[in-house]
Amino acid sequence: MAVTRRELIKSAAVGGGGLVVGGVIGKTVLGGGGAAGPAAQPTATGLPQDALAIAKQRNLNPGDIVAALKTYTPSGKLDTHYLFASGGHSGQVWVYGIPSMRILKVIPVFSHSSYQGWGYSDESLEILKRGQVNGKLTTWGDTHHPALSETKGDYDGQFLFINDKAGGRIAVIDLRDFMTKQIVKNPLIIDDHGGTFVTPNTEYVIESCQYSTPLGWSYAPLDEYKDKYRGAVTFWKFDRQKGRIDPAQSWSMELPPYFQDLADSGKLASDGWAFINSFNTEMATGGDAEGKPPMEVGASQRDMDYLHVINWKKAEQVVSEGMVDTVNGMRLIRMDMAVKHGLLYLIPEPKSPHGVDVAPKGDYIVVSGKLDPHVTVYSFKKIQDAIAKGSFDQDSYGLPIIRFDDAMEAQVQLGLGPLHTQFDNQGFGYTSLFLESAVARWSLGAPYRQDGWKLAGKVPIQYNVGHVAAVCGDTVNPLGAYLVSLNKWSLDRFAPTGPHHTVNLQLVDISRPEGMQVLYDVPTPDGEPHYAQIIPADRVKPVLVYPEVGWSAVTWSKDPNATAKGKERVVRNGSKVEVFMTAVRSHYTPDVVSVRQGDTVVWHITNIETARNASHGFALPGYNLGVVTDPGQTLTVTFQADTAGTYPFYCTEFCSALHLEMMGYFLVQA
Ligand code: CUK
Ligand code: CUA
Repeated sequence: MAVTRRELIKSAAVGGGGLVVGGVIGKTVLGGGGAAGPAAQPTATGLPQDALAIAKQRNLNPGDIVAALKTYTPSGKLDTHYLFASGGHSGQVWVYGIPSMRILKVIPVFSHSSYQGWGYSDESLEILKRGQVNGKLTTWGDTHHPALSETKGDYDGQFLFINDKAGGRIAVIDLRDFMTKQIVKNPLIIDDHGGTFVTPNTEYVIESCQYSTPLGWSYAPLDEYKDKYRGAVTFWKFDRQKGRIDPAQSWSMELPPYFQDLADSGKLASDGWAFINSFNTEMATGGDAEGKPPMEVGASQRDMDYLHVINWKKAEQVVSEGMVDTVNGMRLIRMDMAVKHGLLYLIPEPKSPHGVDVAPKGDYIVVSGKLDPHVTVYSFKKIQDAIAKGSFDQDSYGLPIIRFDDAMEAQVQLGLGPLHTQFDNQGFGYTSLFLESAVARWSLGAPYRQDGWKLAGKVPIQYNVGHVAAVCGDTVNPLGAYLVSLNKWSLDRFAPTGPHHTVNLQLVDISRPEGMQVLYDVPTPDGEPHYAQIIPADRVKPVLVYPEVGWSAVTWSKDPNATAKGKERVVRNGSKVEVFMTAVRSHYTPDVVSVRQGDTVVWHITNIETARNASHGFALPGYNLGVVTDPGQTLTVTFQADTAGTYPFYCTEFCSALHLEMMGYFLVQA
C-alpha cells in the first residue's frame, strides 16, 4: 500500500499520529500510486524540488519524514533546549542544541584548546595549574558527569560542574560566558567517578572515588589492600555568590576500599542524603600474570555489592563539631566516626551495579546491575525504617548493612545490561540497556502511576547505550519530551572514516505514550561522552558581550590591566617588558613591539569591541602562543623572549574585510 501525498501531509501535521512510525509501510514507501510530481531522480541541475519526490529519491519513509520535521531547525531559528554533554577523554564539555542536535560549542575544561586559547593565556593556565596532579601540569582529562547547578532541586541555569575521572578533579563552569572558572584537585583520591552530583540547592558538589588507593595515593603494597587502601567521598562546598568551590569549607568521608561507582544526591523526601554504588566488594587486586583471577573476574564473584547510603546533613554537623582528621588539608570523617554517628549504611545491590538514580520525589532509589536484567528499586522510607529499627548485618569494617529485603521496594525486569535511569513527567523511568542496545521505558509505582512497577516499552538504539539524558530528567520536575542516548559504538551509522569510529548520540522522542522514536543520529566531535543533562534554553542566560570593555572573565570585574583606546603603551622595567595593547577591527595598537632576547614579556590584550561576535585572536608563531579575546575582554600572556628573530603576530578570527591586515611585528633583538 503506497502512502499518498495527502497521508504524508497529514502525518507530518499530526506528528506521526496515525502511522507506524519508524516502520516501513509496504515497500513502495512514498510516491507511486497517486503521487504526482517531478521525476524522482536528481536532475542535471540538482535535487528534485518537490517534497514527495525528494522523499522518494532519498528513500525516506513516513517515520523518517516525521523525524525530519521534529528536528529540522530552519536557518535563523534557535534550538529550544541545551544538551550539556561530557566530552569523555577529550577532557572538555560539549554543548548541543535540541532538537537540531547541532553542536553549539566545545567548552574547554581540562585540556588545551587551540581554538579558544585555553591553556595559553595566563588566566587559563592558572586555572589548569590549580588542578595539577602530583605537581604536573595536567592537560588532558576524562570528563564523565556534568551537573547543572540546582535551586530547590531544579536546574537554575547558572553553573555547570564536571568531574575528571582520570585526575580526580572537579571543574566549575560559569554559564554567563560558558567558561571554566575553577578546577580543584581532590587531595585524597587520584581518580574519581561518582561526580559530579549536586545537592538540591547546590550546597555541595559530590565527588566520590573510583579505584581505591591509600588516601593521598601514597605507596602501599597490594597485599595490604584491606588495611591500607580506602575509598572516599568528598562534599565540595559551593559558594554560589563567588561562583567557586571553597575547599576550606569542604569535607570528605572515608569509605571502604570497594570501588565506589556512580552516585546521586537525595532530594525532597531524601534531601540531606546521598547514595553511591560500589563494585569489587570482593577487594580483588588483579595479578593475572601471577596466576590470580584476572581483575574483572576477581571483582565479579559475589552476587551482591553495596549501595552506600550517606546522611550528609548529619555528617556536616559532625564536621562542624571537629570530629575529623585532616589529611592533605582536607577534613575527613573516618569510618569509625561515620558508624558511631549513623552517617553511613550499606545495602546489598545485585550483580555489578553501575547506575544509581533517585526518583523525582526523592522517595525511590533506582539501581542497575550490569549483569542483572532488572532494575532494583529501594524505598527511602523503608531504608529509614530499617535504620530506626537498628537491626543490621555488618561488613568486615564494622559498617552496618541494611538487609536487602528490608529496603527493596520492587524489581523490574527490563532487559540485558541496564546501566542508567532518567525520568519524565508521566511517571516513567527510562533505563539504558547496554548489552541489548535499547532504551527501556518502565512505569514507576505509586505515587507516580497506578499501573505499578512494570516495563512499558523499548526502543532499539544504535548501539550499546551508556547513559541517557531526558529533559531535566534527574530533577524534581522532569519535563519529558526528549531523551538523548549516549551510545558507545556507532558501527555502521556514519560514512566510514577509518578504523577509529566516532561515538553516536541519538535524539529520541519520548513524548508519545504509544512508543518512542529515534529521531536523529549525531557523531561526537572528539572523545566518548558519558553523561549529559538537558535544560530548556530559556533557563540559561549568557551574556553576548562582556559587561564592560576591559573585563576579566575570571574575576568577573574590570581587569586592572585593561587598556583603553589612546592609552596603549609599552613599559620597560629592567628586563621586563609590559605591553598594554588594544584590539579592534582591524588593528592592534601597538602593532610593532621590540624587545631584547631574554626579556620577560607580559602582554595584556584588551578587545575594545562592544559588538556581538567581534572576537579577535592573537597568534604569535615561534612562541607557541595563541589566544582569543571576546568583545570587551582583557587577558594576559606572559613568556620569555628567549629566541631572537622577527615574528609577525596576527589575528586568527576573520573579523573584517581587512582581517589579514590585522597583524604586527614582534622583534626580538639578540
Ligand atoms: S559511566 Cu560511562 S556509561 Cu562514567 Cu556514568 Cu555509565
Ligand atoms: Cu581581528 Cu581578524
